[in-house]
Amino acid sequence: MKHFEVNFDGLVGPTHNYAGLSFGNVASLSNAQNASNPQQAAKQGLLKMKALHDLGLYQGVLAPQQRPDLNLLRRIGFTGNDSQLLQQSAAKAPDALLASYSASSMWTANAATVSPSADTGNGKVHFTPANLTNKLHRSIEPGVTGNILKAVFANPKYFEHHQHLPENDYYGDEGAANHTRLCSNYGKAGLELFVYGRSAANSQQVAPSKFPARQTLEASQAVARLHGLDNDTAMFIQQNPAVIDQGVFHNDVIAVGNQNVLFYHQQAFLNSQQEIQRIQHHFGEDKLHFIEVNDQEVSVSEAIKSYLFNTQIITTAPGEMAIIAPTNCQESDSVRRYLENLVTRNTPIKQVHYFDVKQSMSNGGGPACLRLRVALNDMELAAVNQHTLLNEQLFNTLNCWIDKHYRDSLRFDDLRDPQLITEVNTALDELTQILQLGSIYPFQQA
Ligand code: SUG
Repeated sequence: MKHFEVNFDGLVGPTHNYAGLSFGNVASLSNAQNASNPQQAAKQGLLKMKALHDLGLYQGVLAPQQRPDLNLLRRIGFTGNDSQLLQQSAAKAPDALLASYSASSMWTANAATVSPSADTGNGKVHFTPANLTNKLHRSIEPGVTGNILKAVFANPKYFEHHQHLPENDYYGDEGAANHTRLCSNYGKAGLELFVYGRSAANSQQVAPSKFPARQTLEASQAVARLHGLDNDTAMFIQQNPAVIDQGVFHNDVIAVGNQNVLFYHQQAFLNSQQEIQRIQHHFGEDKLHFIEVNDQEVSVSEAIKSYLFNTQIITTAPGEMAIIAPTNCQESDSVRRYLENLVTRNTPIKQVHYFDVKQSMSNGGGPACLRLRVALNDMELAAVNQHTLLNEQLFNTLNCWIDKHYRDSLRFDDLRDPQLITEVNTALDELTQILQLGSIYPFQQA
């Protein structure tokens, strides 16, 4: 049996905009109200997907969500037709209007936590959509995320879908952004690292004081339980609260792992040295490469600015890996120098590929935020909706689809325009046919 890691990237939706919605995410706040370019954003993401496909990896596409979410506006008391909902909310609750329009589902690292069949109790691939309770604009994602995942991973013989955790900060869950799986090979049972920001039950435990810890220990434990992981396959580690307070709102902004490599900043975890030993102990005999970056090499603030750790580490050949980095890493002297040196060292990482994903980066979403990793064996891969797997033809089709439907500029005032709703729904309806997803969107079910 063969085993693969498939990246399912979120296709950037037609309403991609900069709304400053994510307190604790430095880029989101500093780019608030800038004009966005949804067409360029979608194309930047698609080019990254195509490049990974060209490197020989399987690459999947996850559809964006329907935005604006008019149901959100109705639930908070606005009434009338689409145009009235937009006008009223723009005047009386602009933040809610912005939340309803956010294209944040593009960051599919936050779509769900996925455990491969080699790790789980019943030998199926398990999916739990993230509830994303900490941010209003993200808390409206999990229902449709679940629909999309079920439309892509439909066969119950191989795939098990769980409901997202209860919608309360006690169980705040941000999905795979705080989850890394180490393994000696994708098909073997691995060690799933769940990194949490605070414990909801234990107020004595240290926690960040300035910015929110979005992921709780209790949520991580619940997901591990749902997926049938045991003490050998799941480990819980606390993120360093000091780095959350500097703007590391998800662990994948400060650490990333692939197979037997863990690449992390020295300040990433609380009690880092002990935790690293605990990881090696849990992992067993096989050798792990711990690539620790210290403050002198790259400071935490430079790591946040460049997204050095929001890179994808991909396996290109047995024992050989490449880093998929944003061009922001190339533009930072210390980070570029670090990466140039890294590929000469005795680790599996031998190449760096840079991609311009600046439209997403300006909202705090790097290459790793844009993808959900799903390790699959060949039978499971054959059971995936094949229309969502990228090839030359789908790449061309999606490129034309973006050209046909996306605007090249979006600002707050554009969001009052009911014509935008018609444009988006037309685009999404066509997309569900391209990816053969069925009727996943509320407007298709009405
Ligand atoms: O949740 N930004 C996202 C970025 C998510 C990054 N994902 C990972 N690290 N895996 C967030 O903060 C900003 C939207 C705005 O302000 O318009 C936003 O939602």
